[in-house]
Amino acid sequence: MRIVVLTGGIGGARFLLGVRAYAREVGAEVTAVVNVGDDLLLHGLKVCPDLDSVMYTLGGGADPERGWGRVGETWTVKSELAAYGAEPSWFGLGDKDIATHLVRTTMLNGGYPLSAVTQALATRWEPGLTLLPATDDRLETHVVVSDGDGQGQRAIHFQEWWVRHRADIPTHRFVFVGAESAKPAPGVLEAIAAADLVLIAPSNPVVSVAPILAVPGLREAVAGGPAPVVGISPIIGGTPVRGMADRCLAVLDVECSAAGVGRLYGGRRAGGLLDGWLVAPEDEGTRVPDVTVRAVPLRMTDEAATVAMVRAARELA
Ligand code: GDP
Ligand code: FO1
Ligand code: CA
Repeated sequence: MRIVVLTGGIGGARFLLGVRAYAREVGAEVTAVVNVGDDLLLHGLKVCPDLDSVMYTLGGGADPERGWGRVGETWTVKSELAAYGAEPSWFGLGDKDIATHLVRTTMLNGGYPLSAVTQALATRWEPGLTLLPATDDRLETHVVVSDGDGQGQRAIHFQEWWVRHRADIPTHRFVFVGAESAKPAPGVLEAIAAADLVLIAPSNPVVSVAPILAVPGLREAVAGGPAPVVGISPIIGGTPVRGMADRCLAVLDVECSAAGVGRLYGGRRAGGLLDGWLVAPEDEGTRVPDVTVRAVPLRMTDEAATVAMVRAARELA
């Protein structure tokens, strides 16, 4: 069996721990197609937060409390940069994390595409599944916000919106810069076409999953592909377990609920993506037109609980 997972960072990484364990049980191969919209160039370094969250988590090197970056991290470079007054000061790179960005940036500057660089980094972390960026091309999520004086609008990078402003700023829309001319990374369309099951991780639908689907041909490959598509709700009882999904959904005027996100993805038979939608017991009774909805526990408290979610998704398919 072949499983493809569309995923963002922290929520997706935790989910992939369960997918990997399930795949080992049943002898399946897993390909994770990872969001690159959060990526940024900082102090000359290419930083890929979602790819790194997934890679570090599956490789046992992630900081479990923070959710991003490395466990046992030190911050010498960050304080040295601060001593120079180097901006941006609102985004901190840890010393161990910086080694990843140095290797990545050197390889990118040498002409290797991000997918090849990701594969090279993964030889150290042995994630136990194939990690693919959604695209090798530049695709950055920017956020259109009100200007300081409230008169005009300007676009800022997603990280500035989230980390600097904590999403607490009048926000109008998200723009996936470069998406129109991006191509799926090598192996992405092939994996989807060969899949027996496509899972949409309980990731942020607006800034983790939508930028993946914004790569031309990718949404079509999933919606028109041979495999059943099952999504897992990132919203439980009307709240995101952690993160900023509530604020992102509000910008789109979508209700922050399992039903709201399910309808945002939509039923495959109605031009959307989903055949099945897993919601939490708190959201029992959720209806999404043309989608089979099932309620099962969706809190990824440990690997066994997450494996049970994957098994339920497989059964629903
Ligand atoms: P990010 O890229 O680091 O923001 O991570 P993702 O987009 O992959 O995942 C973030 C989303 O994961 C959040 O919006 C939460 O709603 C969701 N999430 C986190 N923990 C859980 C959990 O235990 N269960 C479910 N169902 N969703 C979760
Ligand atoms: N999040 C923060 O809140 N503050 C930071 O300084 C920060 C640095 C950072 C460095 C590398 C990395 O991979 C992630 C980092 N994050 C930081 C997390 C990141 O901003 C977001 O949570 C994700 O992009 C959302 O998926
Ligand atoms: Ca993300």
